[in-house]
Amino acid sequence: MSSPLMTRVLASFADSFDAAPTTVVHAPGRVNLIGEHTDYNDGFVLPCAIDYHTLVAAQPRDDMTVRVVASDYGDQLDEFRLDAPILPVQGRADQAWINYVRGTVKALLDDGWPLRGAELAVAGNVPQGAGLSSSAALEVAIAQAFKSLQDLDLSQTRIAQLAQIAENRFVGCNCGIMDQLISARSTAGHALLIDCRSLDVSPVHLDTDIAVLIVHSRVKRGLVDSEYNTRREQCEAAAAHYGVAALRDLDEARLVAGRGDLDELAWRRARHVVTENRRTLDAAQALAAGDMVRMGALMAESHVSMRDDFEITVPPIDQLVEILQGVIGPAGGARMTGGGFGGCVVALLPENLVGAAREAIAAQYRAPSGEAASVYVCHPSAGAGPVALHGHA
Ligand code: GAF
Repeated sequence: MSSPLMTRVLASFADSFDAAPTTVVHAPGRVNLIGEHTDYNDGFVLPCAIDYHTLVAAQPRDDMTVRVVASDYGDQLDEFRLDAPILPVQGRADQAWINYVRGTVKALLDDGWPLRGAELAVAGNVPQGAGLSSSAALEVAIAQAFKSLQDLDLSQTRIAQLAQIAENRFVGCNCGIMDQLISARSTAGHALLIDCRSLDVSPVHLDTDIAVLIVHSRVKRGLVDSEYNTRREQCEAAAAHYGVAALRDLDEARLVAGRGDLDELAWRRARHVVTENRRTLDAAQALAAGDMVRMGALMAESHVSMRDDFEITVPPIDQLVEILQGVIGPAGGARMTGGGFGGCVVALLPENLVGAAREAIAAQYRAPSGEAASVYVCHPSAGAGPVALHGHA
Protein backbone atom coordinates (compact mmCIF):
# COMPACT_ATOMS: atom_id res chain seq x y z
CA MET A 1 0.00 0.00 0.00
CA SER A 2 1.42 3.38 -0.99
CA SER A 3 2.35 5.22 2.16
CA PRO A 4 1.95 8.72 0.67
CA LEU A 5 -1.63 7.79 -0.20
CA MET A 6 -2.28 6.57 3.33
CA THR A 7 -0.74 9.74 4.74
CA ARG A 8 -2.96 11.82 2.47
CA VAL A 9 -6.22 10.07 3.37
CA LEU A 10 -5.43 10.26 7.10
CA ALA A 11 -4.58 13.96 6.85
CA SER A 12 -7.75 14.65 4.90
CA PHE A 13 -9.80 12.78 7.50
CA ALA A 14 -8.14 14.60 10.40
CA ASP A 15 -8.57 18.04 8.79
CA SER A 16 -12.22 17.46 7.94
CA PHE A 17 -13.50 15.58 10.96
CA ASP A 18 -11.03 16.54 13.68
CA ALA A 19 -10.50 12.89 14.64
CA ALA A 20 -8.71 9.68 13.67
CA PRO A 21 -10.63 7.06 11.64
CA THR A 22 -11.56 3.73 13.16
CA THR A 23 -11.18 1.92 9.80
CA VAL A 24 -9.28 2.32 6.54
CA VAL A 25 -10.15 0.19 3.51
CA HIS A 26 -8.76 -0.02 0.00
CA ALA A 27 -10.02 -1.07 -3.43
CA PRO A 28 -7.72 -1.41 -6.46
CA GLY A 29 -8.05 -0.30 -10.09
CA ARG A 30 -7.60 -2.94 -12.77
CA VAL A 31 -6.08 -3.74 -16.11
CA ASN A 32 -7.71 -6.31 -18.35
CA LEU A 33 -5.23 -8.78 -19.87
CA ILE A 34 -7.74 -10.21 -22.36
CA GLY A 35 -11.52 -10.62 -22.77
CA GLU A 36 -12.79 -7.24 -23.97
CA HIS A 37 -16.50 -6.39 -24.26
CA THR A 38 -17.29 -9.97 -23.30
CA ASP A 39 -18.56 -9.27 -19.76
CA TYR A 40 -21.95 -7.88 -20.79
CA ASN A 41 -22.30 -10.80 -23.21
CA ASP A 42 -22.18 -13.22 -20.23
CA GLY A 43 -18.70 -14.28 -21.34
CA PHE A 44 -15.17 -14.57 -19.91
CA VAL A 45 -12.63 -11.93 -18.88
CA LEU A 46 -9.07 -12.16 -17.49
CA PRO A 47 -8.22 -8.92 -15.66
CA CYS A 48 -5.77 -8.30 -12.84
CA ALA A 49 -6.02 -5.72 -10.09
CA ILE A 50 -3.19 -3.18 -10.04
CA ASP A 51 -1.27 -1.64 -7.18
CA TYR A 52 -3.02 1.70 -7.60
CA HIS A 53 -5.91 2.11 -5.19
CA THR A 54 -8.70 4.13 -3.69
CA LEU A 55 -8.51 4.42 0.11
CA VAL A 56 -11.44 5.29 2.35
CA ALA A 57 -10.83 6.25 5.97
CA ALA A 58 -14.00 6.01 8.04
CA GLN A 59 -15.61 6.34 11.43
CA PRO A 60 -19.22 5.65 12.42
CA ARG A 61 -21.72 8.34 13.47
CA ASP A 62 -24.62 7.78 15.78
CA ASP A 63 -27.16 9.37 13.43
CA MET A 64 -28.24 8.85 9.79
CA THR A 65 -25.97 11.45 8.16
CA VAL A 66 -23.14 10.54 5.78
CA ARG A 67 -20.35 13.08 5.31
CA VAL A 68 -17.70 12.40 2.67
CA VAL A 69 -14.60 14.43 1.89
CA ALA A 70 -12.70 13.94 -1.39
CA SER A 71 -8.99 14.59 -1.06
CA ASP A 72 -8.51 14.36 -4.85
CA TYR A 73 -11.05 17.15 -5.43
CA GLY A 74 -9.74 19.90 -3.18
CA ASP A 75 -11.28 18.35 -0.06
CA GLN A 76 -14.81 18.94 -1.34
CA LEU A 77 -17.37 17.79 1.20
CA ASP A 78 -20.63 16.01 0.39
CA GLU A 79 -23.32 15.46 3.01
CA PHE A 80 -26.55 13.46 2.69
CA ARG A 81 -28.97 11.53 4.87
CA LEU A 82 -29.74 7.83 4.77
CA ASP A 83 -33.38 8.38 5.80
CA ALA A 84 -34.19 10.79 2.94
CA PRO A 85 -34.22 10.21 -0.84
CA ILE A 86 -30.65 9.99 -2.17
CA LEU A 87 -30.43 11.87 -5.47
CA PRO A 88 -27.62 12.38 -8.01
CA VAL A 89 -25.94 15.77 -8.41
CA GLN A 90 -26.10 17.15 -11.95
CA GLY A 91 -23.73 19.31 -13.92
CA ARG A 92 -20.29 20.11 -12.55
CA ALA A 93 -17.56 17.72 -13.73
CA ASP A 94 -15.54 18.18 -10.53
CA GLN A 95 -18.54 16.91 -8.54
CA ALA A 96 -18.97 13.70 -10.57
CA TRP A 97 -17.25 11.71 -7.78
CA ILE A 98 -20.27 12.39 -5.55
CA ASN A 99 -22.56 10.23 -7.68
CA TYR A 100 -20.31 7.16 -7.34
CA VAL A 101 -20.46 7.53 -3.56
CA ARG A 102 -24.17 8.30 -3.28
CA GLY A 103 -25.06 5.66 -5.89
CA THR A 104 -23.20 2.95 -3.97
CA VAL A 105 -24.79 3.92 -0.66
CA LYS A 106 -28.23 3.93 -2.28
CA ALA A 107 -27.59 0.50 -3.84
CA LEU A 108 -26.64 -0.87 -0.39
CA LEU A 109 -29.78 0.60 1.18
CA ASP A 110 -32.02 -0.66 -1.64
CA ASP A 111 -30.51 -4.12 -1.11
CA GLY A 112 -31.68 -4.00 2.51
CA TRP A 113 -28.42 -3.34 4.37
CA PRO A 114 -29.12 -1.43 7.63
CA LEU A 115 -26.62 1.39 7.12
CA ARG A 116 -25.92 3.98 9.78
CA GLY A 117 -24.30 7.37 9.35
CA ALA A 118 -20.56 7.69 8.82
CA GLU A 119 -17.74 10.09 8.17
CA LEU A 120 -15.57 9.13 5.22
CA ALA A 121 -12.41 10.54 3.63
CA VAL A 122 -11.51 9.33 0.13
CA ALA A 123 -8.13 9.47 -1.62
CA GLY A 124 -6.94 7.55 -4.66
CA ASN A 125 -4.00 7.17 -7.03
CA VAL A 126 -5.66 5.19 -9.84
CA PRO A 127 -5.00 7.33 -12.93
CA GLN A 128 -8.33 8.94 -13.83
CA GLY A 129 -9.81 8.94 -17.31
CA ALA A 130 -7.30 6.30 -18.40
CA GLY A 131 -9.66 3.33 -18.46
CA LEU A 132 -8.08 1.75 -15.36
CA SER A 133 -11.36 1.66 -13.42
CA SER A 134 -10.86 4.46 -10.94
CA SER A 135 -14.66 4.70 -10.67
CA ALA A 136 -15.12 1.00 -9.90
CA ALA A 137 -12.38 1.31 -7.26
CA LEU A 138 -14.26 4.22 -5.66
CA GLU A 139 -17.61 2.39 -5.63
CA VAL A 140 -16.12 -0.82 -4.25
CA ALA A 141 -14.13 1.09 -1.60
CA ILE A 142 -17.26 2.87 -0.38
CA ALA A 143 -19.19 -0.41 -0.04
CA GLN A 144 -16.17 -1.99 1.63
CA ALA A 145 -15.99 0.90 4.12
CA PHE A 146 -19.59 0.30 5.31
CA LYS A 147 -18.97 -3.46 5.41
CA SER A 148 -15.95 -2.94 7.66
CA LEU A 149 -17.49 -0.19 9.81
CA GLN A 150 -20.65 -2.14 10.57
CA ASP A 151 -19.29 -5.67 10.24
CA LEU A 152 -21.90 -6.42 7.55
CA ASP A 153 -22.22 -10.01 6.32
CA LEU A 154 -21.83 -8.77 2.75
CA SER A 155 -19.94 -10.98 0.26
CA GLN A 156 -17.29 -9.52 -2.04
CA THR A 157 -19.36 -10.66 -5.02
CA ARG A 158 -22.41 -8.80 -3.71
CA ILE A 159 -20.25 -5.69 -3.22
CA ALA A 160 -19.28 -5.91 -6.90
CA GLN A 161 -22.89 -6.38 -7.99
CA LEU A 162 -24.08 -3.41 -5.93
CA ALA A 163 -21.24 -1.26 -7.25
CA GLN A 164 -22.28 -2.19 -10.78
CA ILE A 165 -25.91 -1.33 -9.97
CA ALA A 166 -24.73 2.08 -8.72
CA GLU A 167 -22.88 2.67 -11.97
CA ASN A 168 -25.74 1.42 -14.20
CA ARG A 169 -28.70 3.03 -12.43
CA PHE A 170 -27.33 6.05 -10.58
CA VAL A 171 -24.31 7.22 -12.58
CA GLY A 172 -25.92 6.14 -15.86
CA CYS A 173 -23.08 4.11 -17.37
CA ASN A 174 -24.22 0.76 -18.75
CA CYS A 175 -21.01 -1.17 -17.90
CA GLY A 176 -20.66 -4.90 -17.27
CA ILE A 177 -19.45 -6.55 -14.02
CA MET A 178 -15.73 -6.97 -14.79
CA ASP A 179 -14.28 -3.83 -13.23
CA GLN A 180 -16.18 -4.06 -9.96
CA LEU A 181 -15.66 -7.81 -9.58
CA ILE A 182 -11.90 -7.74 -10.07
CA SER A 183 -11.60 -4.80 -7.66
CA ALA A 184 -13.62 -6.66 -5.02
CA ARG A 185 -12.28 -10.21 -5.46
CA SER A 186 -8.76 -10.34 -6.85
CA THR A 187 -5.85 -12.27 -5.32
CA ALA A 188 -2.34 -10.77 -5.06
CA GLY A 189 0.09 -12.11 -7.63
CA HIS A 190 -2.70 -13.44 -9.83
CA ALA A 191 -4.96 -12.48 -12.69
CA LEU A 192 -8.56 -13.60 -12.30
CA LEU A 193 -10.50 -15.63 -14.85
CA ILE A 194 -14.11 -14.52 -14.38
CA ASP A 195 -17.15 -16.28 -15.77
CA CYS A 196 -19.43 -13.26 -16.09
CA ARG A 197 -22.57 -15.45 -16.16
CA SER A 198 -22.03 -17.56 -13.04
CA LEU A 199 -19.62 -15.04 -11.44
CA ASP A 200 -17.31 -17.97 -10.63
CA VAL A 201 -13.68 -16.84 -10.45
CA SER A 202 -10.38 -18.72 -10.80
CA PRO A 203 -7.10 -17.02 -9.86
CA VAL A 204 -4.36 -17.55 -12.45
CA HIS A 205 -0.80 -17.18 -11.19
CA LEU A 206 1.42 -14.67 -12.98
CA ASP A 207 5.13 -15.49 -13.04
CA THR A 208 7.03 -12.90 -11.02
CA ASP A 209 9.62 -12.40 -13.78
CA ILE A 210 6.85 -11.21 -16.13
CA ALA A 211 6.15 -7.47 -15.91
CA VAL A 212 2.67 -6.02 -16.35
CA LEU A 213 3.22 -2.80 -18.25
CA ILE A 214 0.43 -0.28 -18.76
CA VAL A 215 0.93 2.49 -21.29
CA HIS A 216 -1.51 5.40 -21.20
CA SER A 217 -1.82 6.74 -24.75
CA ARG A 218 -2.99 10.19 -23.59
CA VAL A 219 -5.76 9.92 -26.18
CA LYS A 220 -8.94 11.27 -24.65
CA ARG A 221 -11.65 8.60 -24.64
CA GLY A 222 -14.16 10.95 -26.28
CA LEU A 223 -16.90 8.75 -27.73
CA VAL A 224 -16.61 6.05 -25.15
CA ASP A 225 -20.13 6.24 -23.67
CA SER A 226 -22.11 6.43 -26.90
CA GLU A 227 -19.93 3.89 -28.72
CA TYR A 228 -20.01 1.53 -25.74
CA ASN A 229 -23.80 1.57 -25.71
CA THR A 230 -23.93 1.07 -29.49
CA ARG A 231 -21.69 -2.00 -29.18
CA ARG A 232 -23.96 -3.43 -26.48
CA GLU A 233 -27.02 -2.93 -28.69
CA GLN A 234 -25.29 -4.55 -31.68
CA CYS A 235 -24.33 -7.57 -29.55
CA GLU A 236 -27.89 -7.90 -28.24
CA ALA A 237 -29.27 -7.70 -31.79
CA ALA A 238 -26.86 -10.41 -32.93
CA ALA A 239 -27.80 -12.66 -29.98
CA ALA A 240 -31.49 -12.18 -30.84
CA HIS A 241 -30.78 -13.11 -34.47
CA TYR A 242 -29.19 -16.40 -33.37
CA GLY A 243 -31.95 -17.03 -30.83
CA VAL A 244 -29.55 -17.21 -27.85
CA ALA A 245 -29.78 -15.47 -24.47
CA ALA A 246 -26.30 -13.95 -24.94
CA LEU A 247 -23.39 -14.25 -27.38
CA ARG A 248 -21.71 -16.44 -24.75
CA ASP A 249 -24.02 -19.21 -25.96
CA LEU A 250 -22.65 -19.17 -29.50
CA ASP A 251 -19.64 -21.11 -30.82
CA GLU A 252 -17.69 -20.35 -33.98
CA ALA A 253 -19.38 -23.07 -36.06
CA ARG A 254 -22.86 -21.77 -35.27
CA LEU A 255 -21.72 -18.19 -35.80
CA VAL A 256 -20.91 -19.09 -39.41
CA ALA A 257 -23.71 -21.55 -40.08
CA GLY A 258 -26.50 -19.37 -38.68
CA ARG A 259 -25.46 -16.06 -40.23
CA GLY A 260 -28.47 -15.93 -42.61
CA ASP A 261 -29.46 -12.32 -43.28
CA LEU A 262 -27.60 -10.84 -40.28
CA ASP A 263 -25.96 -7.65 -41.50
CA GLU A 264 -22.20 -7.60 -41.92
CA LEU A 265 -21.52 -5.13 -39.10
CA ALA A 266 -23.52 -7.01 -36.45
CA TRP A 267 -21.90 -10.25 -37.61
CA ARG A 268 -18.40 -8.86 -37.16
CA ARG A 269 -19.32 -7.57 -33.69
CA ALA A 270 -20.55 -11.06 -32.80
CA ARG A 271 -17.42 -12.65 -34.26
CA HIS A 272 -15.26 -10.51 -31.98
CA VAL A 273 -17.17 -11.60 -28.88
CA VAL A 274 -17.33 -15.30 -29.80
CA THR A 275 -13.63 -15.53 -30.69
CA GLU A 276 -12.60 -13.34 -27.72
CA ASN A 277 -14.34 -15.73 -25.31
CA ARG A 278 -12.38 -18.63 -26.78
CA ARG A 279 -9.13 -16.62 -26.65
CA THR A 280 -9.73 -15.68 -23.02
CA LEU A 281 -10.17 -19.28 -21.92
CA ASP A 282 -7.06 -20.26 -23.90
CA ALA A 283 -5.14 -17.35 -22.38
CA ALA A 284 -5.94 -18.45 -18.82
CA GLN A 285 -4.46 -21.86 -19.65
CA ALA A 286 -1.42 -20.35 -21.36
CA LEU A 287 -0.69 -18.02 -18.42
CA ALA A 288 -1.12 -20.80 -15.88
CA ALA A 289 1.36 -22.90 -17.87
CA GLY A 290 3.80 -19.97 -18.17
CA ASP A 291 3.48 -20.21 -21.98
CA MET A 292 4.17 -16.58 -22.86
CA VAL A 293 4.59 -17.29 -26.57
CA ARG A 294 0.99 -18.54 -26.73
CA MET A 295 -0.21 -15.73 -24.46
CA GLY A 296 1.45 -13.15 -26.69
CA ALA A 297 -0.13 -14.63 -29.82
CA LEU A 298 -3.59 -14.54 -28.19
CA MET A 299 -3.09 -10.91 -27.12
CA ALA A 300 -2.10 -10.01 -30.70
CA GLU A 301 -5.21 -11.75 -32.11
CA SER A 302 -7.37 -10.00 -29.55
CA HIS A 303 -6.04 -6.62 -30.62
CA VAL A 304 -6.68 -7.32 -34.30
CA SER A 305 -10.21 -8.44 -33.48
CA MET A 306 -10.86 -5.24 -31.47
CA ARG A 307 -9.40 -3.17 -34.31
CA ASP A 308 -11.07 -4.83 -37.30
CA ASP A 309 -14.25 -6.54 -36.04
CA PHE A 310 -15.30 -4.56 -32.97
CA GLU A 311 -13.73 -1.29 -34.21
CA ILE A 312 -12.89 0.14 -30.80
CA THR A 313 -9.21 0.98 -31.24
CA VAL A 314 -7.82 4.27 -32.58
CA PRO A 315 -4.63 4.77 -34.67
CA PRO A 316 -2.40 6.01 -31.80
CA ILE A 317 -3.35 2.92 -29.76
CA ASP A 318 -2.60 0.65 -32.74
CA GLN A 319 0.76 2.38 -33.05
CA LEU A 320 1.61 1.82 -29.38
CA VAL A 321 0.74 -1.87 -29.70
CA GLU A 322 3.01 -2.18 -32.75
CA ILE A 323 5.90 -0.46 -30.97
CA LEU A 324 5.55 -2.78 -27.98
CA GLN A 325 5.17 -5.91 -30.11
CA GLY A 326 8.37 -4.90 -31.92
CA VAL A 327 10.29 -4.79 -28.61
CA ILE A 328 8.71 -7.86 -27.03
CA GLY A 329 8.72 -10.26 -30.01
CA PRO A 330 7.47 -13.74 -29.08
CA ALA A 331 8.46 -13.36 -25.39
CA GLY A 332 5.05 -11.87 -24.41
CA GLY A 333 2.36 -9.66 -25.88
CA ALA A 334 0.57 -6.32 -26.08
CA ARG A 335 -2.98 -5.20 -26.80
CA MET A 336 -5.39 -2.38 -26.10
CA THR A 337 -7.13 -2.81 -22.75
CA GLY A 338 -10.52 -1.57 -21.53
CA GLY A 339 -13.54 -0.08 -23.22
CA GLY A 340 -11.62 1.47 -26.13
CA PHE A 341 -11.43 4.72 -28.16
CA GLY A 342 -8.23 5.76 -26.39
CA GLY A 343 -7.02 4.92 -22.92
CA CYS A 344 -4.35 2.30 -22.34
CA VAL A 345 -2.38 -0.55 -23.83
CA VAL A 346 -1.33 -3.49 -21.65
CA ALA A 347 1.81 -5.53 -22.25
CA LEU A 348 3.13 -8.68 -20.59
CA LEU A 349 6.89 -8.93 -21.04
CA PRO A 350 10.02 -10.26 -19.37
CA GLU A 351 11.29 -7.82 -16.71
CA ASN A 352 14.55 -7.37 -18.61
CA LEU A 353 12.73 -5.83 -21.61
CA VAL A 354 10.97 -3.10 -19.62
CA GLY A 355 13.77 -0.57 -20.16
CA ALA A 356 13.81 -1.17 -23.92
CA ALA A 357 10.01 -0.84 -24.05
CA ARG A 358 10.15 2.48 -22.22
CA GLU A 359 12.85 3.78 -24.56
CA ALA A 360 11.00 2.71 -27.71
CA ILE A 361 7.78 4.40 -26.57
CA ALA A 362 9.59 7.60 -25.59
CA ALA A 363 11.42 7.72 -28.94
CA GLN A 364 8.60 6.69 -31.29
CA TYR A 365 5.28 7.77 -29.77
CA ARG A 366 3.47 11.06 -29.30
CA ALA A 367 -0.30 11.47 -28.80
CA PRO A 368 -2.11 13.72 -31.31
CA SER A 369 -1.96 16.43 -28.61
CA GLY A 370 1.84 16.16 -28.65
CA GLU A 371 1.96 14.57 -25.18
CA ALA A 372 4.22 11.63 -24.43
CA ALA A 373 2.68 8.37 -23.19
CA SER A 374 2.80 7.51 -19.47
CA VAL A 375 4.16 4.11 -18.53
CA TYR A 376 3.22 2.22 -15.36
CA VAL A 377 4.82 -1.03 -14.25
CA CYS A 378 2.18 -2.74 -12.10
CA HIS A 379 2.03 -5.68 -9.75
CA PRO A 380 -1.11 -7.80 -9.50
CA SER A 381 -2.71 -6.63 -6.29
CA ALA A 382 -5.14 -8.09 -3.73
CA GLY A 383 -8.81 -7.16 -3.93
CA ALA A 384 -10.64 -4.73 -1.67
CA GLY A 385 -10.38 -5.08 2.08
CA PRO A 386 -9.32 -3.40 5.31
CA VAL A 387 -5.84 -1.88 5.56
CA ALA A 388 -3.83 -2.19 8.77
CA LEU A 389 -3.64 1.20 10.49
CA HIS A 390 -0.64 0.12 12.55
CA GLY A 391 2.25 2.57 12.17
CA HIS A 392 0.12 5.16 10.41
CA ALA A 393 -2.47 6.43 12.89
C1 GAF B 1 -15.45 -0.98 -19.52
C2 GAF B 1 -16.66 -1.56 -18.79
F1 GAF B 1 -16.85 -0.90 -17.62
C3 GAF B 1 -16.47 -3.06 -18.52
O1 GAF B 1 -17.64 -3.58 -17.95
C4 GAF B 1 -16.11 -3.81 -19.81
O2 GAF B 1 -17.24 -3.97 -20.64
C5 GAF B 1 -14.98 -3.09 -20.57
O3 GAF B 1 -15.24 -1.70 -20.73
C6 GAF B 1 -14.71 -3.70 -21.91
O4 GAF B 1 -14.22 -4.99 -21.77
O5 GAF B 1 -14.32 -1.04 -18.70
